[in-house]
Amino acid sequence: MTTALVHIVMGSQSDWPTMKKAAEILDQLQVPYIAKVVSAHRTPDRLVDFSKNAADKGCKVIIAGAGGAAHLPGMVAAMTHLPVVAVPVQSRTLSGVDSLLSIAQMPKGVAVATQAIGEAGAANAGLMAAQILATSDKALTGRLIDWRARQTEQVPEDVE
Ligand code: RP5
Repeated sequence: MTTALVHIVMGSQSDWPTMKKAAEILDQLQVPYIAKVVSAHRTPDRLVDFSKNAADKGCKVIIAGAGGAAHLPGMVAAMTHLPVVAVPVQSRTLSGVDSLLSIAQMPKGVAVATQAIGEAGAANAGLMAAQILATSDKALTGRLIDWRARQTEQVPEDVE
């Protein structure tokens, strides 16, 4: 069985339409991952269990997304030495500014790599996780370089 190198966690099933953009990038780059719902507020025991055991399960990078009072990425980061890439999910009431500020404003000493609000941030979280893994994986480095080249090729110079 392939070990999942990236663990994607999100505060609610309702975050999946956003967070699956991270999963899609990992699929494209052939990075094995798993995705789970782990709520800092509704499932606190699951949060502790996940955060403390992810490294022992072979996880190398965690992607954590949440919306509103988005404590999930910071709390995960408080309980693991693994890098945590965070996605502020766009909330209905405050458009994700609440998510962004509650994720980004970490106290000194506990680091979280916060991405942009919403789907672009989720896709970039997938890229960031792959780039971290690629520092010790030449084949993945090659796939990343190819992925970027294809993206560049798809941008037409002429305005239609
Ligand atoms: C957060 O509350 C979740 O991350 C989600 O973005 C938000 C709303 O959750 P639901 O009420 O849709 O389950 O914990």
